[in-house]
Amino acid sequence: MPNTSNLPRIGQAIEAARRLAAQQLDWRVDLAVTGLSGAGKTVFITSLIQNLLASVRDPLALESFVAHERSLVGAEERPAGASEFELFPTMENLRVLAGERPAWPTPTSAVRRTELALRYRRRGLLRRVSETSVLTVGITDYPGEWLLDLPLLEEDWSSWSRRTLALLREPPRAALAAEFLAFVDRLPADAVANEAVAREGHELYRACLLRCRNEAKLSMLQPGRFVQPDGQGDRPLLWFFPAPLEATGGADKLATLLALRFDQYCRKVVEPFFRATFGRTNRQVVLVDLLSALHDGPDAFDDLGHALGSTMAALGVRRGGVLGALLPRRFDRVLFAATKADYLPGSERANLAGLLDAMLGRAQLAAKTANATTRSMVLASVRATIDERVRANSTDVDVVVGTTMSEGKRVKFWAGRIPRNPPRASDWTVERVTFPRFQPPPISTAVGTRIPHINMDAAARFLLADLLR
Ligand SMILES: Nc1nc2c(ncn2[C@@H]2O[C@H](COP(=O)(O)OP(=O)(O)OP(=O)(O)O)[C@@H](O)[C@H]2O)c(=O)[nH]1
Ligand SMILES: [Mg+2]
Repeated sequence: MPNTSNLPRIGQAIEAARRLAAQQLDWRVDLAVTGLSGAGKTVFITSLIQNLLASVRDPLALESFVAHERSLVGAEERPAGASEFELFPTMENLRVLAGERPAWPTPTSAVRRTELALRYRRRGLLRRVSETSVLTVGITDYPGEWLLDLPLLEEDWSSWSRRTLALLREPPRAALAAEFLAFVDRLPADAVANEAVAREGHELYRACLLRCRNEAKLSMLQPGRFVQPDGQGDRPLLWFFPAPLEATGGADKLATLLALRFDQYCRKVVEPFFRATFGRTNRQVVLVDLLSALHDGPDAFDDLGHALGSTMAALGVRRGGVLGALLPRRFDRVLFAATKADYLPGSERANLAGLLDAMLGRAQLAAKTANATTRSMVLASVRATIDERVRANSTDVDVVVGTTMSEGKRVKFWAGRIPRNPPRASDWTVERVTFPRFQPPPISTAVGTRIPHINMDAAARFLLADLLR
């Protein structure tokens, strides 16, 4: 028989231990939000913040999150403190979205960060006592292009060169890389270090990456700073490229110079960035513009899957060596989300979710191998449309209706049927639907007013609810 008179003291001890653990953990969570350019990072973070602030009083702002939680009693954005990153400009973004002529925030390339303080009622022992705690939520917005540099840390210039050149010699890259490949294939095996040659090779390689991105809409483009510069200017450490040369010659050889620059790029650019970002991040949000990839055709679609798989493998699996030291805090949750789901009516959104899952196979597996809980979903951070059913050729068709940015006209839009599984080669058609750019819906900048969305409540629940207990 337990001695029941000891129960309150045991309870106090458990509470004290819990409080101590909370202090040691600093009771905080850091979310890193990434995705390739245009994936929807800035809009996602702005909507998440505004809707979290609104949730304190408005249970409909993030409906399933609030229904499940019921403990949020206060929320505010924290002052910037002494952060080394640019401040995420929530209010500026809201002003743009809520302007007289509503618009979308401008593209960003810098890393931006902000912090929220969420005050919530915590259940005490045996759910009798409740007290208020504060969870600090750090949110960082960083370019997904730079995440593609992570796998480079485990390679050297020679292995990266071999892998990259093999990829460039295959379609769809081969045609876009022809000039660069002809250049490297002309280099003599014992080419001497010559700055003009190094610069020319670097410029040709960069031009080839940009063509792969802009013309073929490919994603697996390394190094990331070659396509998404970091604002620190052009500098010699960037002047390298992959070449079919052996880096075993003397100090005066071109291959030695290129290998040195690759190494310095990894040590002086990539590593410090991930140390600063991941040193404190423990939840990762990966946003994917899957609809655009689908729209851009099989090469763009497959390449996006490849890029996701390779970065998640680098993040997830290999914890030893350089990456292990660099990522001291494990990702315990990874959310993969296909954005801009308001381009699809409800009936097609489930298909997009199925397609995302099928595409993520490798990436999800890699994250799971690292013991992270993963979730995938489709969402619209800012819902710019409503669903409507129209009759066309005597059948009912579900469409979305929104106001175009260009002409301010209400239009009905049908993106076509979304396949539930990755299309086979024969399923792709050459027809392309033109996607209109919709105006954001009416939004207020006042704190506490919600932004219409799809599934942001499910995202908030996955990312935060377990910590607000
Ligand atoms: N309709 C709709 N459009 C969206 C939504 N989210 C993003 N967009 C569109 O996608 C564009 C890019 O969104 P951003 O949030 O700026 O994307 P980003 O990932 O921050 O892009 P970069 O800053 O260039 O890296 C926006 O300008 C909008 O046109 C959404 O929820 N609904
Ligand atoms: Mg942005």
